[in-house]
Amino acid sequence: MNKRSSEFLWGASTSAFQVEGAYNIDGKELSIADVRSFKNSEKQLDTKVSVDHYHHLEEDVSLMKELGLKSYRFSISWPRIFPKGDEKNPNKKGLEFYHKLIDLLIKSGIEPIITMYHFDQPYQLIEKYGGWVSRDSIHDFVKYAECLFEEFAGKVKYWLTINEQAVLVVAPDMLGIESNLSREEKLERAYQSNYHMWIAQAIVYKLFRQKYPQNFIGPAVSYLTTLPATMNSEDMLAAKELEDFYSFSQMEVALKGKIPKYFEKELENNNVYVVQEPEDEKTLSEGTANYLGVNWYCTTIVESKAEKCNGVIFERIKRVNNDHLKHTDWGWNFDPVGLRYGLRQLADRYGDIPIIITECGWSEKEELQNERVHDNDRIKYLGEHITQMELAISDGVNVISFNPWSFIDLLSVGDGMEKRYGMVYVDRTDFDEKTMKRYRKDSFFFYQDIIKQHKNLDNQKENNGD
Ligand code: BGP
Repeated sequence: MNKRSSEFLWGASTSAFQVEGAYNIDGKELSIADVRSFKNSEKQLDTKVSVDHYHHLEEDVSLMKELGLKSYRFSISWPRIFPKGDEKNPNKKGLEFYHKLIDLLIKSGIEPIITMYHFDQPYQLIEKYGGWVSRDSIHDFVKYAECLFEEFAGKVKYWLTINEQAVLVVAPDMLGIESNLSREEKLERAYQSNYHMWIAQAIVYKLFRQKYPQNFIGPAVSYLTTLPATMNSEDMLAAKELEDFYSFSQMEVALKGKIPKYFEKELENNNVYVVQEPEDEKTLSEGTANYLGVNWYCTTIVESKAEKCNGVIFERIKRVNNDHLKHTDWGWNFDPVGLRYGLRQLADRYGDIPIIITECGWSEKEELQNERVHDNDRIKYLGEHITQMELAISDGVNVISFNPWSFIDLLSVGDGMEKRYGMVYVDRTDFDEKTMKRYRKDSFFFYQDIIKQHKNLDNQKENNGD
């Protein structure tokens, strides 16, 4: 680690609908994430109770403290604050819950990192005007953001606006866009929604940075570090095109305030026309982020299908397995060097911009054995990714925080409770709430040790006057 290590934020991550439960309590109404999860209630756990973090707040924060966390990245449930999305005044009970969480964190020496919107737009905004596809959503998001700043910016320094906007666009039902629409209609609505999120985010960046210049605000981008399957230049171009379109376009807009030409061309080539207003260009250029959150799990390998197919970039590539890499049961590769490579690319593009790793994690099917979980693969994953992150830092990349996904077992978006990510095990299954007790997995002790070792290093350095 370099000299920044004493301030380095060793953290962990979750999101509201994946941990909280209490889906209709204290005034909260439904989000699109709730509605989507209820469609699968027969197959897997839904958001109703989840791992009931809402009622285990003290216990969960005390586990965070015991783990030694310096930061905790969580999201605020939008419909807990504005249940319908368009109310004039916020829901007091919702605000109280997050004040309590934030105060507990601060008291425990843990820096809160807030995500404002993690897949859970109030469902009533989707019923009212179609959600993000409507320009009205900009106003409602900005109002929500201003309310959060007013309440919490005095005590919270690190903020993230939108989690994985690119995922919402490629899975448009997460935006409430009906799956029975034609391919063309879905594309058009998804990219119109994407555009409105960009404008809303830019307004919020500008507002925040004017009011709180010492604080940090940025997006949490899904960074799909993409490698070509062969050294054939067609495959190399396909890898670049996917990475640019999916991940870098999001970073470019947030950090440089301009939509890249390749992004616009891709839409034009597919006859996707986004309605824009004359003032938007200025809005985008005036509202930019001052740091970057990246969700990073693994590398993706692609080959070009351009000769056989046209369409959007996702239709012009084929994902390829790398038989040399280990992967999870769900096909996510284990490729720690890919993290160093990806981070180096970010420094090439954005220089010294502070970077927070907002997600990074390994999933497993797990069971409790004599009150323990021996999650050796997760330990290996965490250890090797931390090593590669540290190498990237020594290469000059300005990573300031690492927040693995996830602090605790939670509801996986696609696979309920079967797919676990936590360093803390929760004694429940998809359909049985069991004891809901929390157990420290082996990875908990491993990560605790890493944090301690770095603290010792810091102390030594201070004593040596370094
Ligand atoms: C990211 C999301 C998280 C989380 C994670 C794992 O895309 O930001 O919310 O869910 O992926 O995905 P999954 O739950 O599908 O395994």
